[in-house]
Amino acid sequence: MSKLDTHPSVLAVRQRPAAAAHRSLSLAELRALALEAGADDVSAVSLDHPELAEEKPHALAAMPSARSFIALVQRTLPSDIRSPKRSVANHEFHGTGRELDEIARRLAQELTARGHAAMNPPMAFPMEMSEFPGRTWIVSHKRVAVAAQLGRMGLHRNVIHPRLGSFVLLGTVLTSAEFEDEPPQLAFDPCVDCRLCVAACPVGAIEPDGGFRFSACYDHNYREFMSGFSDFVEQVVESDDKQDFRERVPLNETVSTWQSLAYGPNYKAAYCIAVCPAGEDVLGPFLSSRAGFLDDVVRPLTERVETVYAVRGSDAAAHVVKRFPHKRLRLVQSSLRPTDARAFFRALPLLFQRGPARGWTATFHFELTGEQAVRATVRIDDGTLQVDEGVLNGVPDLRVETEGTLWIDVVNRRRNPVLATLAGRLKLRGDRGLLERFSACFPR
Ligand code: B12
Ligand code: SF4
Repeated sequence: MSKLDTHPSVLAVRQRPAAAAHRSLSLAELRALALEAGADDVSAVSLDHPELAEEKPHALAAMPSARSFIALVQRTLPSDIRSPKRSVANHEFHGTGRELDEIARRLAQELTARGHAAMNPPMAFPMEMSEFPGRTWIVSHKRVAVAAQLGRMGLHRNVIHPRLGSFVLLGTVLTSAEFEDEPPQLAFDPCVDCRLCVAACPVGAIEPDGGFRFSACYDHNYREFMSGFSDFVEQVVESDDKQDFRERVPLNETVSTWQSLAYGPNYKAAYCIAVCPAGEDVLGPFLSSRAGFLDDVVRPLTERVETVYAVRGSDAAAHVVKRFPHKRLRLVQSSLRPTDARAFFRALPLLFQRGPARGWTATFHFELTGEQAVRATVRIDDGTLQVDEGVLNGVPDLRVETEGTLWIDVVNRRRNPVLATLAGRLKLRGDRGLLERFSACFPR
């Protein structure tokens, strides 16, 4: 008999009844456990669900034994999220977020106690920031919730729950458990197509055709998060003295940054969610009186006098001037900057501005060499963007040839492109004037 066979822990484990680990669960059993843990709604889908093919490798990288996603929904308080006093909305986002993380943790512990491995990736932060500016989140809760039939993606690109509407935060538990049944198909789209989210967003991030201007939302709403914070630090570093810093960063922004660090970062808007009337439990006031709904919910936010952050030359900056002249536009540096040549091409769709790209068409070939070698084709066509790997589409209007590292230095303004061209290290073939037009579509 080996020493292990006589170890007290080994003996205790062997005396236990056979673990339930290989027994699958029903969705009804899961519901009972999740409601007991405090969730407002729950469902589950297999890691093999076809809509979650992109999520599966990320889930397995976090938990190799995972077989299913459990999707959790937790309601937020509409009056808090809608308040023009945004500290109240932020308090609610953070409070519900913490509650949801606790519920996911309790559910994961309960499943573990029943013999199923389970883990609870955070509903938001902390994330894998070492991957930034790549994907930092472990699970896309929106995708999981939609595949699990807990709601549909609204025009504002958030999941709308059929009953609770947009006033929900989402969480996911990964588990080795498998489920006997599949959730029933959600029969309808809860979005009522009112387009109030389009009208309310201060930076015009929600496009009426379903497009989402990522950088507009990120540069304003996330001003005190992630790279918005890094901008703040750079202002500190670049300031000549105390006076210069005070001119660059007003005192209210400095104390707001302190507040974000001390109490959880403040979102600047989330108006797309705030004004959304969808969801059976929420829809009443909108149905009773549209005019009343506009007065009570939408106008207090759209008429709010506040600072709106946007990059010079961006569609967002133009939107603020045109739609919200009473708001204070503050021009800031883009908070997304590429760290390498591959990231540069990945980030292009996130940074693209339709305004400066309207009314002209051009194809660009990039032949970047060296340790950051990338070949890519970028086509701008009257307000649209297409980025492809490799050099395609025949003769380009402009061909850019240089080392990948040098290109990133040019993009991040560490090198002067004119001097690099004169030195023969940056080769431009074709219409050179197009380079300026190209840069205007990705303002920083
Ligand atoms: C990245 C992210 C963002 C990004 C991108 C938003 C987006 N539309 O995806 C930004 C910073 C802009 C953002 C803003 C907000 N978010 Co957010 N966010 C996330 C996160 C971490 C992942 C989103 C995701 O699944 N993307 C993948 C696919 C499905 O999204 P997509 O819309 O098809 O594609 C976009 C992104 O992939 C993005 N993208 C692509 N590559 C990269 C690379 C980087 C570095 C980044 C940052 C983004 C990015 O660009 C695409 C086009 O816009 C989740 C938390 C999580 N772990 O799931 C919360 C989450 C989606 N956010 C949420 C909320 C509430 C918000 C805000 C309201 C924040 C606030 N309180 O003000 C706003 C709403 C903006 C909006 N209208 O979408 C909730 C949504 C709840 C719901 N009912 O659906 C989530 C689920 C958090 C949670 N646990 O509840 N968010
Ligand atoms: S505000 Fe209106 S259009 Fe936008 S997501 Fe909600 S219901 Fe749909």
